Amino acid sequence: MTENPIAPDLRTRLYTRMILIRKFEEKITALSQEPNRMPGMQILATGQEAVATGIVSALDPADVIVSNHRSHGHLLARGADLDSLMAEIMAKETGVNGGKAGTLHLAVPDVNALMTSTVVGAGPPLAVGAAFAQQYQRAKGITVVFFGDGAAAEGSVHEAMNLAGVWKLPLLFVCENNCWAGAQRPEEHCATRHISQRAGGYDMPGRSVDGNDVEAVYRLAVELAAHCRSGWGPAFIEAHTYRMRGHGEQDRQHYVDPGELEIWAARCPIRCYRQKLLDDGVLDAAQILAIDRDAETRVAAAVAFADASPYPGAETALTDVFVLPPNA
Ligand SMILES: Cc1ncc(C[n+]2csc(CCOP(=O)(O)OP(=O)(O)O)c2C)c(N)n1
Ligand SMILES: [Mg+2]
Repeated sequence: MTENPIAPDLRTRLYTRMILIRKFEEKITALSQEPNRMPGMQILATGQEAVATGIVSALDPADVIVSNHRSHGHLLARGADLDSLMAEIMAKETGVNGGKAGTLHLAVPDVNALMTSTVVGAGPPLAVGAAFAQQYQRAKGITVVFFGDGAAAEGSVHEAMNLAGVWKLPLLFVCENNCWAGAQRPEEHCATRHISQRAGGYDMPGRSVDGNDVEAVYRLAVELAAHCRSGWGPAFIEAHTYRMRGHGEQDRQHYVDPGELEIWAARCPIRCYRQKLLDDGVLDAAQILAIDRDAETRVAAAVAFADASPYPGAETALTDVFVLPPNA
């Protein structure tokens, strides 16, 4: 079966989003190596840009996303403001959460990014709540939740999948199988070869996809998001990809075979897609260079913005931590 071609302007947007995410995270890597520049633990999704870009590009503005500790790509693909995201990661007052959330517990309400959490497996139950609210209020939109292969072994994820299946919620589960959970391989914590096989146990379609092929991810996301939108209940995508850096920037990956890193570097989603766009005549080398440079300029501006911003004052430590429900 021949697939419908993806329009050239969308293909350009897919590339532009991926390179922006890569440059943003490369800058975090560089700054993490300087003293006192990046507070806390920096957890990057370098190498996984095609998953974030392919999935999020298939969404509508009303859709809600919930993410985990490896979230920058999801948020940037969704259109989060670069300046306030970088400022948040650098713990500055102008950050999207006032500099008090940092990289690991973000929320970006402007783009319907409800929450990111470093509590492994915390996102799916919360996403059940968001999707239930959408269903109950007959609101537009679906919820998409990103989590890892390690999280897929958590009871909370199975409970969330079960309830989503029982209630037929408009919820798309996206498992990024990046071949690592900390320093553990999937075969150490996962009894199935394909995590997507588990979807059948909760009465939802589950499919695996090459998570380094942005167009394949995008097409599958369009298809399964349509399923969720149509009232047929949840769906599950497992995207096979690779975590190119350590678990966090402090992790030197002593447990990783360098040969494996080389194999996956050759499958880099950005490098491969750049070549594809060149081969297909969608972009020429000069246009690609201009896109790459623009991403670098935007990231540099975001760092300058964050650098110029103050840290939050101690008097704000107890604000924004508790919200009374309406009419309380
Ligand atoms: C409930 C809980 N258990 C353990 C941890 C420690 N921890 C943080 S990330 C991580 C690995 C998660 O692996 P995976 O879900 O595959 O996501 P990835 O880091 O590969 O993106 C672990 C065990 C935690 N943060 N929360
Ligand atoms: Mg993982």
